[in-house]
Parts: sequence; structure tokens; C-alpha cells
Amino acid sequence: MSRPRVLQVGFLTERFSSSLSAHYDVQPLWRQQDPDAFLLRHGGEFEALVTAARHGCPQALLERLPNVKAICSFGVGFDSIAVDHAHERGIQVSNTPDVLNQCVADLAIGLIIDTARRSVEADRFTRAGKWLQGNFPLGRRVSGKNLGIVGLGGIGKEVARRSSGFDMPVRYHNRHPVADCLYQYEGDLLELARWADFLVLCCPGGAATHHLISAEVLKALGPDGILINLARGSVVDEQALVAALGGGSLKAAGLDVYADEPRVPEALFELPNVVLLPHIGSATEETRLQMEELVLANLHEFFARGRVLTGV
Ligand code: 8YV
Repeated sequence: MSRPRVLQVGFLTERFSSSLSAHYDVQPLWRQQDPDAFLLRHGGEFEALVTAARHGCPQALLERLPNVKAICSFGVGFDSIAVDHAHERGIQVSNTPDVLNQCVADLAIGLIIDTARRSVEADRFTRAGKWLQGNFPLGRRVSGKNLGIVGLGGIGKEVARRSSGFDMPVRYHNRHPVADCLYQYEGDLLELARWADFLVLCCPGGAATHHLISAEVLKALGPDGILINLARGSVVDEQALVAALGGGSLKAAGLDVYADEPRVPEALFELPNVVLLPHIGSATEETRLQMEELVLANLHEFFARGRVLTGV
């Protein structure tokens, strides 16, 4: 029996490619010399497509795949996928929720400590031999400080849970309060920013959250406030962030995501009070393996029973 044909938008890992090829006839779109010509000739042959949060699936691509019925994506975020268009056409879309919550939350705590205690800066100081000339300047305490979370979903809840070990009071902002939640809801984002010492972003990307963290929100967070972003770069007005960090109206920021990845605004490179990570929230061997397995499980379920497992 011939194996189902699957279109893969971008490369993930060799391991994932071989697991995929063991079950499916996989066509790698990124390897086509002329993707347009390829889609024109073969676009109608695919029932399923595999992509990743960073590769996406725009409407223009879906329009060239008349028979696709499932999009299985690697990553929890789906702002780079034309989900509304897919649903209008009856195409199922799956992501990889939950399996990455712990690793992303771990990194949020890491960034809170790195920014407040200035550990990355202190490392540079030590390596440069500057300790011989005097002590490193003081940082800020983490324990007992107010933690504001924007987006109390799976990841946000794990961040909140971890913060109890640091005796941090938690409040959160969502579009709606979360049912049966212990933490105080704050419907006004500006109020949350005024109250918070650390504002941690764990919300989805996309049009609804575009530049949610505006110059005004950063001003409310204030000169002692610290912003941590593990969500999407598009959630923050990056120009306003550069101005606030450079002008001293914000203490520090810890960023894992940017509006135009992998390009990082160069103005940030000049600033000592920002920690810049290359989108590694879920990037551990254990979590990435679980994410790969969940993409495969979604595909298998779609081909076996016609339904993806973790649909969005
Ligand atoms: C992805 C992510 O692993 O899950 C997401 O939404 O952004 C990351 O965890 C990465 O972008 C791979 O595409």
C-alpha cells in the first residue's frame, strides 16, 4: 500500500525527518528549487502538511493545496498559521500544547533572576577581569516581589506555581478571568503593570495582542520594573522598549522572542540592562522530543481516524 503523501514546510531535525519518513511519503518544500512550480504540479497531492511555529503556514500556501485536510504544527503558538482560513475550509490544525509548559516556565524564572541579579552582566564583568578593580554593582532582590503575568494559560500557570517558592504575590491579566483560579485577576493591564515588579508575558501572539505592551504600559511598569517576554516579539512595541531601557524609565528586560526573528533590533545590543536569548523557551532535548512525538501522534491520528488529537 502506498504511504500517504505529506508536505513538510521547513526542516526540524534529522530525527524528526526519519520518523516522519518511516510512515509517510514526505516532500520537503524547503528543498524545492522552485517551490511555486512544485506546488503548481503537486499541490493537489497532499492531504496533510507539517510545519512549525517558526515556519508557519500562510493563506497563500494553503490556497495552493486544494486537498489538504490537516495542518500539524510543531510549537504551541499558531500565530504564523492561517487558522481562520483553514477552519473555513474545514482543515484541522493541531499544535503541541502542554508538553513545553515546564521548560518555558523554567526559563521565565531564569530570566527573572538573570535580569534582577544582573547575572549575565556579572559574568561579562568577571571574564573581563574587572573584579580586580572593584566589586560588581548591586542588583535587585527577587524573593517577595510582585509578579504580574500577562496570559495565564498553561505556561503562565507554571510560572505562577514556580514563583511560590520565591514568596511572590501573583496577579494576572487575561481577556477574561480564569475560572477557579487562586490568583487575583486584573482586568486593567496598566493597573497590573503599576503593581508588578516583574511583568512576565506568556500570552499568544497575533493581531489581538499586537503591541499590547505599549510605551504607556512600560511607563506604568516604571523605572524599577522588569519586563520578561517569552510569548511573541509582536506583543511588545520594541521601539518603545529600546527607548525605555535606554532612558532609564524601565529597569531591565529579559527577552526570548523578537518581532522579526532571527533579526534582533541592533539598538538592544548596546544596552547592558537587557538579556537577549535566541528563542530557546522550549529548546531542551526532552521537550523537543515530546513536541516531535506529539506532531507525529497528531498526524497518525488524522490518517487513522480522521481527527487530530490536539486541535486548535
Ligand atoms: C517553538 C514556540 O519550539 O511553541 C512555540 O510556539 O515558539 C517554540 O516553542 C519554536 O518556535 C519552533 O518552531
